[in-house]
Amino acid sequence: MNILLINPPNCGRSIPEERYGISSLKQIFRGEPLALEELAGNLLQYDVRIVDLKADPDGLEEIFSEFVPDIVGITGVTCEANTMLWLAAKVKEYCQPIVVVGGIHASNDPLFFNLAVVDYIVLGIGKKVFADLVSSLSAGNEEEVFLPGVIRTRPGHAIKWSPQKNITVDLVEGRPPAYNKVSRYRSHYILEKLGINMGFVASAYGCTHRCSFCCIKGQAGGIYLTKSIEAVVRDIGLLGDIPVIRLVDANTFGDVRRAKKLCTALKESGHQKQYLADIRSDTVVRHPEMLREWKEAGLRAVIIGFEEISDMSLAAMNKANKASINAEAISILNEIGITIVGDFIISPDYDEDDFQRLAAYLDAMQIDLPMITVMTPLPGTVLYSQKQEQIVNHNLDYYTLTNAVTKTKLDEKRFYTLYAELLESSHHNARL
Ligand code: B12
Ligand code: SF4
Repeated sequence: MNILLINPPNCGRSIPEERYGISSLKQIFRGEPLALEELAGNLLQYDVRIVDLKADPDGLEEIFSEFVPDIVGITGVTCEANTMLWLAAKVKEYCQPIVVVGGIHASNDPLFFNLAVVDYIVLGIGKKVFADLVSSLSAGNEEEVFLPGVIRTRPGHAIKWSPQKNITVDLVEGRPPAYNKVSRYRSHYILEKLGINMGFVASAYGCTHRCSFCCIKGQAGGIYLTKSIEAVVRDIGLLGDIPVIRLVDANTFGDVRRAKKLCTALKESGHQKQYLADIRSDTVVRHPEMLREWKEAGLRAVIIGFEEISDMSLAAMNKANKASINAEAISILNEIGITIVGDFIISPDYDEDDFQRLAAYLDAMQIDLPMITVMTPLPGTVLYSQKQEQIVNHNLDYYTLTNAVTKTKLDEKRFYTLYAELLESSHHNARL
């Protein structure tokens, strides 16, 4: 069996750029397609290729000149969902492979893919399930695949599915990601702020919190799932001399006992790396001593979803956190010397005062790199069910988290102008 795994190109669209010529809000991101590397790591008996269209936008034509896939797997986030369909149609036209989609959008909004160009939709972690699917298909059982966590599409008909129940088995952590499958793209995977190479490692999946805007529940069905310490240390080692490791987990510190053990293991491993990882501010406040240890183990920066600056707004998004805790976490991290990447979400309901308040907050607080997105009701989230009626833009190309897809309270041009100004002023002294 020949299997081709495709990472879509950078493809989101930008309202401020298209309508008002404000190009500074459009973002280009870089990083390896770890999802596909994880899948490839569990398909050792097949000829598997990964094409990363973010690193090489013309890569598809090139690969087709030398490789005819029987199965094509496509990953993607919500703003890439239309492009996933376009890619599916393109590969079908080329060689009629079986097309399988997976990833965060497919897991949260599987019905979106119930179309003729897609044959199967894989939900959640999917590493074992995908290998099981490939094995069934290679045995010629295309019509008889009934795997939990896999949906056979039936365009025009309702589809039913049962979730993968034994989700831990799906991790297949004995089989590491096939990092070698993207060797030719490695020079593209850099941390732009520093211009140095960065590798991705998954150490945990999912989250037990229920922030209304967040789509992570789709990843592991709402639970927190961790890889063994040995597997994490092994994966970091496999990245060789790459100096910076982004732990791509929604929350690397969701189980504090385990996070402490991981810290000790990293120190003992002899890996001389710097790490970037996500943490909640309440964890920082409850366990400052753990952060001190992690700093010694190489933790360079943490990514924290502060989201909003008032308790009322935090409560409205079910963040289960307080503005005072955020402030305390910031001062603890500043004192320890860990860089803070702070996520904030502005609402399309923002008025001039709201923008000013956030600008003043970012001015006053020592957050090294504020990341500011627009509240977006992503399909599959609680926010989506709350805001469904108010959505004015249903084209998923715009679900990049930098567009307002519900109506803005301010005049739209003014909203994006203030958003761009806020980003610019808050990035004056940005560092990572
Ligand atoms: C690393 C990362 C990136 C990398 C992705 C590298 C790449 N693929 O090229 C970069 C930096 C490029 C990136 C970009 C963006 N990202 Co991003 N990113 C992440 C992050 C932190 C980790 C993803 C990851 O690698 N996880 C580890 C892998 C192993 O897990 P996984 O992706 O879930 O994949 C597993 C399963 O889902 C499944 N699977 C996945 N794909 C497929 C395909 C098939 C066929 C099958 C069978 C199974 C399968 O198998 C995998 C192994 O088990 C997540 C947050 C998170 N913690 O998940 C956000 C996240 C995915 N990103 C997000 C967003 C919004 C973006 C951006 C729009 C920018 C932004 N504003 O943040 C851009 C989109 C790019 C564009 N403009 O086109 C959102 C997605 C929300 C949504 N529903 O759309 C997330 C969830 C962050 C968040 N909390 O909001 N991102
Ligand atoms: S925003 Fe963070 S804490 Fe909230 S549910 Fe998502 S991953 Fe969990």
